Amino acid sequence: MVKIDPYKLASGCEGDSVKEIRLIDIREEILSDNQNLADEIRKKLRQNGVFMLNLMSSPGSGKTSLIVETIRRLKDEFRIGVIEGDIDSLVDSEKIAREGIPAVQLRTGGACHLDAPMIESALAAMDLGAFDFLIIENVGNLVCPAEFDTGAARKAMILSVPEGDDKVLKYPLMFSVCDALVINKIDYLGLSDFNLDLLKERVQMLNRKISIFTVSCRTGEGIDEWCDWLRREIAAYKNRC
Ligand SMILES: Nc1nc2c(ncn2[C@@H]2O[C@H](COP(=O)(O)OP(=O)(O)O)[C@@H](O)[C@H]2O)c(=O)[nH]1
Ligand SMILES: [Mg+2]
Repeated sequence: MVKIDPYKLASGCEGDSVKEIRLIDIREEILSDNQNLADEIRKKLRQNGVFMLNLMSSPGSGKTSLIVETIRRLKDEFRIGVIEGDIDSLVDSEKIAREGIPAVQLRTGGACHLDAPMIESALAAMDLGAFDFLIIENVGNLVCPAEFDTGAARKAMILSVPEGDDKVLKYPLMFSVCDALVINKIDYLGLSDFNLDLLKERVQMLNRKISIFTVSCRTGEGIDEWCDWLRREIAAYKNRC
């Protein structure tokens, strides 16, 4: 059987000349540098007793709405701060600031995810001693945010009903890496063919440890259960610090 070397084919090189080529896999290097910094961030946050959550989803699924609802329920229990990631604008930070919560806006200028160096610069602008709970609102995208560790203790994602129940088949990595899935906009369930049971079954086949919450930021349904999960996670984290 003929063995095909994909790099040889890609470069068009033949025979011995391929030995002269040094392949540097930039993607792997970027991911491993990012991972090392994310581990350092996690260590620093642990030393300061700060629990950080990385919240990810598509644009418009309800990240800012969920953060605002969470702040309203938890701001008397925890000193909360928010790191907002967007390609442009201060829109979401302004919504957080209106809740009386400090926000740092990371304007990525085109980058479609937040990575550890960006989080490090946000943290440098914050007094870590002033917080026990930081929430990252990642850039709206179900693809690359799943690949970049930010140093957060926990990862959560939102899928909203209007996006459809097939997203777990299309973006399996995001569903695999998260500790919690928040299914938002359940007030739209009666208007769509979204199959909640089928979605949950598919997600659990991919990730048996994931906690699933069904919520509506519009009606408030299910938000208390989500906040109870956060309380448990923060308490367990603080016990380990
Ligand atoms: N009907 C309904 N609309 C919602 C819900 N949650 C958020 N929205 C709306 O969805 C839009 C996008 O929400 P936003 O929180 O900005 O999403 P983000 O882009 O993920 O931060 C806004 O108009 C929200 O008011 C919900 O549970 N039900
Ligand atoms: Mg937002």
